[in-house]
Amino acid sequence: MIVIGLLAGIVTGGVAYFIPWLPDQASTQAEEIDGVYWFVAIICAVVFSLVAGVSIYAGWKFRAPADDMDDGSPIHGHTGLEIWWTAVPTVLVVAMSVWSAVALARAETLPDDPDEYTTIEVTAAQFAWSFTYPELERTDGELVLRVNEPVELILTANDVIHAFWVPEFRMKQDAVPGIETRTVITPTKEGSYDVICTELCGPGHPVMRAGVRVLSDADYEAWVAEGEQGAGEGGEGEADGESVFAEAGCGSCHTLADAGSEAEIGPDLDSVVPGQEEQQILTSIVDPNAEISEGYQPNVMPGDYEDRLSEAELDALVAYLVEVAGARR
Ligand code: HEC
Ligand SMILES: [Cu+2]
Repeated sequence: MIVIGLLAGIVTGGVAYFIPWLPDQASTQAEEIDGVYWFVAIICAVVFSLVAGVSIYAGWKFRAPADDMDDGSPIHGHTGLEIWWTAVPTVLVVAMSVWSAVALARAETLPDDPDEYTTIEVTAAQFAWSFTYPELERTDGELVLRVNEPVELILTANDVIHAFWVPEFRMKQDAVPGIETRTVITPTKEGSYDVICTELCGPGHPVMRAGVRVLSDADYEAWVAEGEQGAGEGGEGEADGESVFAEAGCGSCHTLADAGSEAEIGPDLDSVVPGQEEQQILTSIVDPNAEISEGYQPNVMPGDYEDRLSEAELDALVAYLVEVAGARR
């Protein structure tokens, strides 16, 4: 009976293992995490099949005949069985904890040589992500990584608790106001992915996403060069509306051709901004609930841009919108 239960568990676990349930593995950490996941999942499948198999078998085998009105016979424990069902789960639970701890430690280990990895600061805010690349002196609304290069992410949040997660990388970490948390990712597959916020953080939570691009060495160098050029054009320390738009995460909700964003959570700025007064645009940004665009909900667009952005940044942002979307001055 136990043998049948075990066999059933091993078959279910084995079949489950070969069905591609999980997202692509796009980091070395994904391999570690999936190792733990399958180890735990298969133990669970085997234990479940065993317990369910024994229960069903016992229910059938020891069922009362129709005319049997007796109480069951009194049974007083079984020391041998009790030792087994204490010892086996203890060993399994200890094995799962040890494997998890080792996998997590390995996943979060960085090379000793600081030249072999980069650090990126991740800031979460209702409802956008921004990424600062200290070595490149650049901040962007998109996470750009070089394939096979480990990166240490230092996370924080401006307002409430958010959580950083890219399913294909597996590593998940909270972004908490006032403290810094960290995680490590070594991307192994070029491609585009999404950062997803996995901590309910307000009405814009489901749209709190940011793009991730994992680039080959050559494409990464090109991206770095493009950024240096952009920084040159901006002039000394002046706020540049285009980068404010990217950093504030406007593109995660609005379409704006010049910024290359195609999101549809809020109105398409290319079609609504033309014809508006500067003052009206500024009000829409700092006090989004003052007037709700037809067909949209209040409280979706964050209401704290006035605190988050400096006056110069707000002016630059409005000027940028006027320029690229063609509003009236
Ligand atoms: C979480 C999604 C979200 C983010 C982020 C966001 N918006 Fe909005 N925005 C909306 C929604 C939804 C509306 C329509 C409802 C309203 O009027 O508040 C809107 C309205 C607007 C309007 C008024 C449009 C009209 O119909 O006249 C402007 C202008 C605007 N947003 C600009 C911005 C700018 C600039 C940023 C970045 C600083 C930004 N938004 C960030 C969701 C967002
Ligand atoms: Cu969030």
